[in-house]
Amino acid sequence: MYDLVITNIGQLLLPDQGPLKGGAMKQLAVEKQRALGIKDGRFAWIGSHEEGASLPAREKVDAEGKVVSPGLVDPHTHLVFGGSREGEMVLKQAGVPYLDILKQGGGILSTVKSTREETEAELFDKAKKHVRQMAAHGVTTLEAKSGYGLDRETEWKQLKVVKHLNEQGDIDIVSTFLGPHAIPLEYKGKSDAFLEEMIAMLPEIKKQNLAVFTDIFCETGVFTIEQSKHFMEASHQLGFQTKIHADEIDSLGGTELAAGLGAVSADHLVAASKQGIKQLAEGETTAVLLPGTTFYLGKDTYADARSMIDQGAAVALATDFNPGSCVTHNLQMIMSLAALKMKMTPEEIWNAVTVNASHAIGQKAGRIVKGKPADFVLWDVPNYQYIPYHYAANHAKMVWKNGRKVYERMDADVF
Ligand code: IZC
Ligand code: ZN
Repeated sequence: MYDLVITNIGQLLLPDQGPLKGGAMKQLAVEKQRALGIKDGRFAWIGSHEEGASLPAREKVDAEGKVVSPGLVDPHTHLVFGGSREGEMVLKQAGVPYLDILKQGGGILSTVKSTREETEAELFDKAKKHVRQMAAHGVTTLEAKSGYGLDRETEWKQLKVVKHLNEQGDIDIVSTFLGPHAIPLEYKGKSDAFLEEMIAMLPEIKKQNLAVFTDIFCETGVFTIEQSKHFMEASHQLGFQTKIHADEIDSLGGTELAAGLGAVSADHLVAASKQGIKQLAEGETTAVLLPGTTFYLGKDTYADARSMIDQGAAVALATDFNPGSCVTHNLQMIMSLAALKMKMTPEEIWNAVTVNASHAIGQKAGRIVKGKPADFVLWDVPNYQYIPYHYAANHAKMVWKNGRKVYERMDADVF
């Protein structure tokens, strides 16, 4: 007896084991007229629609010839924050650059102020709503960064919110410590001292298992290449794997640094150099691209996903969900931007939001395999190419995590 059987699946997407590098990203197995059996929260059976229709099950769902994929993975979000920054919209329209807003004490620092002011319970409730929105858009595993505290107490508060959200178990949330996200006002002109303060937090974070990864914002006016290297090496010594916000605005060489140090991912990479891309292709670091941020910052130049894939790198996609530079829960929208602005193929895009995204956060999610946790989405679309094509909508009809339905679209939600 199965707990759940999904019949009449028009297209079942079966990404291969990741990380998929370069040309391997073009491969995506798509099986037609399939059915899925789920038992004890795991995929228990995969077969033809005809066989599936006769399996004994507590619940059956007719997919009506539509698409079923693994649950999406969002490997880069700034999930936990106080306040919001809609006031910066007019500054952006007036052409004030993102880094100038930060220099004037706005941007990240404005969110730091709000996040310090809110209680852990308030932050938890808000973050939980964001997680539900993401799950409603098909995401069943995500990464969440700290970095809006920039002091011990508030960084801790953010990490605890992530821990408690993950313990609630609706969605897997992988925690990243992004203490060096900006230089707080009280350390203005003393970035080295601030970095040491953040490094001093690492042993306790490790001991309490509050983060798997560390991350640093390597950018003009924030942290230099030398500081980033120092922080990443200190993280490695303490048993953390590392991530880096690299070459988002200026080409500082963060991509080369990440590949050279064997970081698990290098994120943004809009201004990555040719040498950096070559090193990604030769190394083990996954490129996590965030085209929603480029779009939201109103820029015309996107990360060069084509060169990265064509030269052999592993590329993943993420929302970068945050209150300043990319305010969206919708990873499907990012899939459209990847197609329209970075010329990624539908197959590359699906691999980038499943197995490669999962690899970029050290998880084994993003696949439909017998015996694995049943994280999957029924999409209200006729084929898998349709999602990048029809942009900015939510095409998810039902979303399951560990075999449990975490979202079902009501008819009233259809627009
Ligand atoms: O709050 O602006 N880029 N960090 C680095 C961000 C964007 C988040 C923010
Ligand atoms: Zn980010």
